[in-house]
Amino acid sequence: MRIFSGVQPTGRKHIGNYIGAFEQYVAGQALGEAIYCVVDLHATTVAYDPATLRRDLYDLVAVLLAAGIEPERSILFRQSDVAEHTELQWLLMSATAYGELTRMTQFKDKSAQQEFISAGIFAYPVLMAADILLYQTGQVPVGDDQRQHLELTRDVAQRFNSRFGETFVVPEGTYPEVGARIMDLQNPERKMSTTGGSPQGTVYVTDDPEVIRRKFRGAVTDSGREIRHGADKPGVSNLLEILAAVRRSSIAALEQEFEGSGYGDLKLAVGEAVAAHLAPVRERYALLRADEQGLEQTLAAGAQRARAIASETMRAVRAAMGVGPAGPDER
Ligand code: AQP
Repeated sequence: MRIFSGVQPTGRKHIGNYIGAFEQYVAGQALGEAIYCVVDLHATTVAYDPATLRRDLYDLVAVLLAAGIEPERSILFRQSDVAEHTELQWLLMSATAYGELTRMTQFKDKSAQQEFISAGIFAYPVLMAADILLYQTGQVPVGDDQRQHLELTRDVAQRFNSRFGETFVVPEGTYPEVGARIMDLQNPERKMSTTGGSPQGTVYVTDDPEVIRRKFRGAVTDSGREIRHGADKPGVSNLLEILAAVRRSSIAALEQEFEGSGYGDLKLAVGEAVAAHLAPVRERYALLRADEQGLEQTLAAGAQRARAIASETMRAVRAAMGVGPAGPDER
C-alpha cells in the first residue's frame, strides 16, 4: 500500500493542517510506504515573494519532522526536485476536461482573492493529480477541502486508463473521522486557512502556548448555553471537534463530560489541551529549524528515492501515450 500527500509551503501552518493532515501523515507511516511532498510549485500559482517561499519551505519541513515524520521510514521531498511532476502534469492535461477545471470551488475561491489570475491556478488540480498518480498511490490522507480535487484525480486516472490502457492506480482519499475541516475560531462558518483566515481565529502549530490559550479564550461561540455538536452551533461544534481530535476521544463522550458546563469552561479546556499537545512539537521544531543544511540533506535524500519511483511511472506513461522513442519491448 502506497500513501502519498502534498502540502504547500505557504505561510505558517495551522492546527487545521496539523489535525486534518499531518497527524494522518504520521499515522500513515505504520500503514504502508508513505511519501510526503512539499509542493513548492503549487505555491507559485498565486502572488508570492520568492525569498519568503524558501523560508516558508524550511519552516514547513521542520514542522513536518517535528510532528513525527521520520525520513528513514517515509520519503519526504520537495516537488521541484523531481521534474517528472511537471512532465506528467502536461500529459494529464490532455485527459482533463476544461469544464471540469472550471467547476473547482477552490479555483473560484482563490482566484477571487487574486488581482492576476494565472493559468497556473486554473491548472493546479492537474498538477495535484500528477503528484498523486506519479507514485501509483493507493491512499491520499487529506482534509475535507481537498475532496473535490481528489475526485478529479480519480476521474483523470480512470479516463487515462480507459483511453491508453491500465497505467495508474486509482487512489482513494482518506479523511480523519474528526477534524477533517477545522474552522476559524473567529468565524466558525469558514475553514481555518493560511490565506483567507482571521489572525486571532487561526491557531498556528508554532504559536506560543499562552497565545494558543488566548486565541481559544476569545473563540466565537453560539447562542444558547448547551454544549452540543450540531449544525446550529458551528462555534461549539468546532471546539468539540478540536478537543476530540487532540484527546482522541469521541464527540459524544465530550458532550457528556461538559454537560452543565458553560462555554467559557469548554474554551479553557480546549486551549489547554491544544497548548499541551503542541508544546513538544514546538520544542522539536526550534531545534530542527536551526539547521537548514540538515533540512536540505533530508530533502535531497528524499528526492532521490522519489525520482526512482517517478521515472518508472513516466516510462509507462510515455509508452502508453506514444510519446518519445519506442522502448526495447515496443519495437
Ligand atoms: N481547516 C482545515 N481543516 C482540516 N484540514 C485542513 N487542511 C487545510 N486546511 C484545513 C489540510 O491541510 C493539508 C495541507 O494543506 P495546504 O496548506 O497544502 O493547502 P491548503 O488547503 O491550501 O491550506 P490552507 O491553510 O487551507 O491554505 P489556504 O486556505 O490559504 O489555501 C491538506 O490536506 C488540507 O486538506
